[in-house]
Amino acid sequence: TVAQEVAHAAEQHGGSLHHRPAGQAAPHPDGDNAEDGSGTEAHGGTSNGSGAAGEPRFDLVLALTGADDLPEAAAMVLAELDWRSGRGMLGAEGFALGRRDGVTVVLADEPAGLLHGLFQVVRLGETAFGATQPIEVHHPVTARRMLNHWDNIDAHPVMGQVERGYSGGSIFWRDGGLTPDLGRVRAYARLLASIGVNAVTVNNVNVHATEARLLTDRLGDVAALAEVLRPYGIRTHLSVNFNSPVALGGLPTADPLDDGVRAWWADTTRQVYAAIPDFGGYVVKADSEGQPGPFGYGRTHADGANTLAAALEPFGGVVHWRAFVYNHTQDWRDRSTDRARAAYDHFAPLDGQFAGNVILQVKYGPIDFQTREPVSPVIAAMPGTRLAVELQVTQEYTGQQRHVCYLGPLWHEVLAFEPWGDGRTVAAVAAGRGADNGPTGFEGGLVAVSNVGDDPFWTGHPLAQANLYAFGRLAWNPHLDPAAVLDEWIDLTFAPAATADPGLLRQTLHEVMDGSWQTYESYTAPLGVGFMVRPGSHYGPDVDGYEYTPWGTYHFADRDGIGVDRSRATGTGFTGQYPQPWAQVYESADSCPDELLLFFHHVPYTHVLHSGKTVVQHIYDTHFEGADRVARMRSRWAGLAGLVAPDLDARVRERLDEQSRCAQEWRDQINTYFYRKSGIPDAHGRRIH
Ligand code: GCW
Repeated sequence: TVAQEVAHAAEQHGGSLHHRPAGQAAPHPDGDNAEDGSGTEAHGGTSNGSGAAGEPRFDLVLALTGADDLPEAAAMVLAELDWRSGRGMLGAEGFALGRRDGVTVVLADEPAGLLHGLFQVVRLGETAFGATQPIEVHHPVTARRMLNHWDNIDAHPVMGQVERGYSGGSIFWRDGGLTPDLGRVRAYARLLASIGVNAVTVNNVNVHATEARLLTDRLGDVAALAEVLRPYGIRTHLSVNFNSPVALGGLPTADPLDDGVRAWWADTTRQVYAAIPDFGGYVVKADSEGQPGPFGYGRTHADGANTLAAALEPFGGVVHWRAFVYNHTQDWRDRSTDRARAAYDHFAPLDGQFAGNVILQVKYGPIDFQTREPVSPVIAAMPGTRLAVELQVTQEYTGQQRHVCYLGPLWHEVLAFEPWGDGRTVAAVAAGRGADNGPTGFEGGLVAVSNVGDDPFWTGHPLAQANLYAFGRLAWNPHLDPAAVLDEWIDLTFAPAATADPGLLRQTLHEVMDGSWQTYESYTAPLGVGFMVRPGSHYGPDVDGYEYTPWGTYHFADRDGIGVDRSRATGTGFTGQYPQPWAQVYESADSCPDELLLFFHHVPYTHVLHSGKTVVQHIYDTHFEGADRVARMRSRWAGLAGLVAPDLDARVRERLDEQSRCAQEWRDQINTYFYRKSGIPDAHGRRIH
């Protein structure tokens, strides 16, 4: 497969592939057994072409460090590597890349490393074939880089087939079964490999009756998908229903401490591994939004997770156990319940009780993938537990792939956040601390909810592809600059160099996308207060839509002020879930960062922000500016006419029209709402309805 990928890439550069099985002296045209990837050589096209006497000069060599008789350039790179780090140091997925003697060399200890190295060559393009390059060694910072698909086999009457999916139907499931289009799945696998994703779940975390059976009598479909994903270094995982022993096994209980239940999980899991030897493990949403869980049997989440973990342990599988557990049937009159507290209250006391192959999967914020939230305090609270951080690539709360919202900067901010203010980052916790800059190693991972469907552009909004790309790249290396990641994506997607006006294309995409997350924030819910979206669909403005519902997502606006008092002194005490310095920073409205003020505090409309503006004037200003910025995005894009493919252009224009309409609606509803509540006019006398 590495050989196939090299062939594909070489062809695109006008070259061809020769494959040389280990031990064979001379290259010969395209070998058929390319499984181990050793001695794969592509030539022609990009730079040197043929040497003297018809002898091919090889431009690109991809080789395993353990292969016999490496081509000379590869041997040179290996010799330098040996000097630096030693053979075997590249690990399961790492690679070295260099150019010696007119040949570009990728070396890896394992085939997956060759694949990642190849895609690095693709990213570099001509640069990889330029002058002699210093040898670069690349390792993923985060070992586990996973996408969760919220895909159902059957379409849900309200949600459609993909829960919170905005890109058409599922790419895995169609017409009540496995998709007949496995070619598309293969293309997807290739796409994921190119951005470094190495684990995927193929069904929704809300596991309904049909999908629950993927674990048992529909397992063959999962095995078929695993076949397609495997060659790309991607392990298949399954979301399972906690109640499966009852629903599928016919047992009287799903109590995790019941012997029959444990035996059922062990047995069922054994059969999964018989069908899928490299199966990754389970993802579980338990006691959350109506899903069954251990609470139903008076057990803890550690009891629940550990029972599944024990079944997976003999095969090297893991349980991703989600920390998204809260009361979704809250009484809005009850001011003592704070949804933001829930994950910490449920899980922090269980630190140290989870089995070694349980990974607690924590949403990055304490509420629910809002445009602006503080980082979840759970991430700092469980030093004895493997933690994965969950992001949302699908734009449920960030414009649903109708709005341009490049999320690279949001994720970068989250990953670079220092929960203890001492240099250790969220990225380091997810990587397992040891791998980055913290003390010892508990490998967790980065997980994101996919935004891909069977849409011809993959992601509904063509520019939303950049979010998928950025997730993969930032998971591989959280230190990357999101603007640089966007440049990679622009080069790979639009090949600006080949267009009539490369500068214009690149500049326009940056202007439209770089600040689009802040733009989205500016015309939606202000200052970290969250929601204000239409209940159910979560699209478009509805300021009080959730205010008197059981969901725990309130803004408490009245005639005098707005925001949620989560302080220890007078509020819900949520700030106390943070370690210092944040416990103190967030506790006081004076030190709390402006963008999170209303998440942590209830303040008068006349409260003056660090920016010098009052809260209400900030609301007016940002909403007028946000809608204006969208109008500018739209006209900037219009200036690209002819530089991008017509179908893509048409799709983006249609989405920008909708974004522009919707941003004005947000502006007018929010401004009007706060003007009516507060009676305070806009300092600049702009039109408020
Ligand atoms: O953001 C919420 C969504 C639900 C989703 C849930 C979750 C899969 O509105 O649709 O359910 O989060 O993360 O489990």
